[in-house]
Amino acid sequence: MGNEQITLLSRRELEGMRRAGRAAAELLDHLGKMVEPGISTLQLNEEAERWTKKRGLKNAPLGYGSPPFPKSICTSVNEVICHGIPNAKQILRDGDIVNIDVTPIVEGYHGDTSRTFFVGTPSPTAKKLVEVTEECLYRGIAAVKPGGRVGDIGAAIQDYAEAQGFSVVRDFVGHGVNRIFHAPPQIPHYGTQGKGKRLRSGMVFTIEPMINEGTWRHDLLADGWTALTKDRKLSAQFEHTIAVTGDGVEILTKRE
Ligand code: EYF
Ligand code: CO
Repeated sequence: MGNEQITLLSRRELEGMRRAGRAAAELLDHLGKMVEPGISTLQLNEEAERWTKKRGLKNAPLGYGSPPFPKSICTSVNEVICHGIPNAKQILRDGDIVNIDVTPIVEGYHGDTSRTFFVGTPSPTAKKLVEVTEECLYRGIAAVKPGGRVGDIGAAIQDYAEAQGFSVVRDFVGHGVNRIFHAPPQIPHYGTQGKGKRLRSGMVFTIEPMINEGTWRHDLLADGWTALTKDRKLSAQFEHTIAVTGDGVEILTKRE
């Protein structure tokens, strides 16, 4: 993705991305209300499919990649960093944390967003990790402005996460998103202020920091998708799709 062309969206395209972002935020709100001890991650996937089908929408993850991803959302529990596959046998229990990552497609545009939810009552460590991760996302977003650099985002996130005693995942990054699910540029959640590609009005990308309790390194399960922490300690993630505007940033997947 080094020297590939970064798309700058027109006003009309941005309107499309706003509609997709709104749908993604609504879907995630809806699924988040279902999170409680006893529900399976497959039930969350099935509800996502019902919700999108009712509105005539598709879910980008289903069939994405090679080999094709088998479900419509990702559900990443506790030590799973990302790309957890919903499963009937995975029943959420009191004290778990679960990231739900959704990407509905609206009129060809992708709205990509995720949050980490508490199942029942979290441990003090889980609570701190999740709160710090959400704050990392908003610090990353606050670093976005036209004329700035991609490295400004990663530096803001990394400085805060590490000051809180956590680590930043290196091997999965944010990405451009439009009619294409994963487009240039890549947005690392670590880095150096003033370095990296220049941010320009009309760019649309995700910021989706994955923050770990212990090491940032990961293992991949034999399924080929599920990434989990090498030390099996907790990982949390929050994600928004954002647009660089003439004077700052607009969050396209924010809640009403
Ligand atoms: C080893 C997939 C994952 N990839 C990215 C496919 O950007 C995303 N969420 O914010 C995102 C979501 C999904 C995704 C869902 C499925 N995949 C393909 C190949 C390898 C892999 O991980
Ligand atoms: Co994404």
